[in-house]
Amino acid sequence: MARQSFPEGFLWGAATSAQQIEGGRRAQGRGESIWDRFAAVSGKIEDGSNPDVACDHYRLWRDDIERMRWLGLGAYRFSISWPRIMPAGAGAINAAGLDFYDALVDGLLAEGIEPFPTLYHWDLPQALQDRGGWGARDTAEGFVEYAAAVSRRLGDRVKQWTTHNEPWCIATLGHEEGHHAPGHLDPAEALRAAHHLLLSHGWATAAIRREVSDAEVGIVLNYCPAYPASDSEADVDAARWFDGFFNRWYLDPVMRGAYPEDAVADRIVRGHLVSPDLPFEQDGDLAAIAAPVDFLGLNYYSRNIMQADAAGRPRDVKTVPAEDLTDMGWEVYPDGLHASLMRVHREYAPGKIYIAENGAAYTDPVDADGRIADQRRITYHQGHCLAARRAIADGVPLAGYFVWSLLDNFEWGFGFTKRFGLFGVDFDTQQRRPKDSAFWYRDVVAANAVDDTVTPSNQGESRALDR
Ligand code: IFM
Repeated sequence: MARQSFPEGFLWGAATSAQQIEGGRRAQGRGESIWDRFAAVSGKIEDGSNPDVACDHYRLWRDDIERMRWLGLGAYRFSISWPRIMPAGAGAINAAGLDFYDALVDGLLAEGIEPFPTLYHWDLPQALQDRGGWGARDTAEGFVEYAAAVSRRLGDRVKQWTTHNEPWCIATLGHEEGHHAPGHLDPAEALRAAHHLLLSHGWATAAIRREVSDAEVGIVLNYCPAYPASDSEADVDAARWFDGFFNRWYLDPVMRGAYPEDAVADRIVRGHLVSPDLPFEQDGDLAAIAAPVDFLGLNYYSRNIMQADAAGRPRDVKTVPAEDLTDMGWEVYPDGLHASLMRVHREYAPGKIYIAENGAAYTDPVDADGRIADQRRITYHQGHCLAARRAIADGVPLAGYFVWSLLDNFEWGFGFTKRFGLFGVDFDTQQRRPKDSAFWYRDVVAANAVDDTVTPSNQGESRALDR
């Protein structure tokens, strides 16, 4: 059995987000978010649920830190709820909101776990949506005020700052395809939202650095490699289209200070732009967006196989048997992680990369002994960790790996139907249970190494951790 060691100091973490785990919807002055509003609309959430309570982490955070300690995590990636800090979106700060994260940070540091907060993971204050949301430039200015307030309070202890999580999801799923809050179907608004998100990232990067002189600041982007379904010119172009739409629309402005010309041309062909002069771009915007980052976070889950349909339109086709798909319908494809890291390293050369999310949704039962045997999740993470290890050997400056997610949680439009956690959560009782993957990950973290063969679980300790 071969064991693949990681470099000394490699950061092993787990990730969550505020709206997905905190609950505490009305606790201590929290304002309404766009996801609270969206989830209240009938039919928007698959199981009719809402994130009002979620994992009740707002009350149970100390216990959750205990789980992180048990895992041996070096870092915890969480997000800060803007409506908890600024219930009206701007202006008055809710002291209780800041106090919550202050205590969380202290609790993490007391266990030697590095806090890795993300300032925006999709929960815009509804009050700002009412004034135009990300489609309006003012929201970017509001974000800077919020980022400054949070970093001023936590910056004496928090050194790693992420501005946004997955702006593609916010812009496209929220404003173009309507699957996410605020549920709009307006491609032109989606392009404006993407620009304002990127701009707010650049401006907030400067604001955080003003508040915290030794801060490391970055952004987390989705990354999904696109492979053509065949060598045909049309399929190769479909893959190029997807790459521009999903990956390069964000990577290029942040890392190179320009939108990708071919992807801009694609938007003109579709009628979402009238010319290459982006109407929402002002002088200096791209320079602000391209403020050098200290790290780039990439979220990798799967790849897309792209094919042109009879009318030449690109579509994603599944080419593998159903058992190679997770419950999200995403192909398990670890080689794609290696390819993605190599490509970003070669073409964009960030000084430091984190895999800020990687994970798999599978539902596995709790057996009569209280065990959740989630071998598929172990296999998923093991394959991806080994791919990450190969990328490090090939020269990628990969500094850490965050499992999505610490806990089963509110998976946006899918409600509680998709389970990504290392810990299973019973949403009626809030009981957490370590899955076999949690035992596996604990061993990986302790050894700073991944075996080529699968680690068995430990049922005895599983019971000891029950609430
Ligand atoms: O749950 C989400 C997370 O909020 C953002 N990245 C993808 C995860 C799985 O869909």
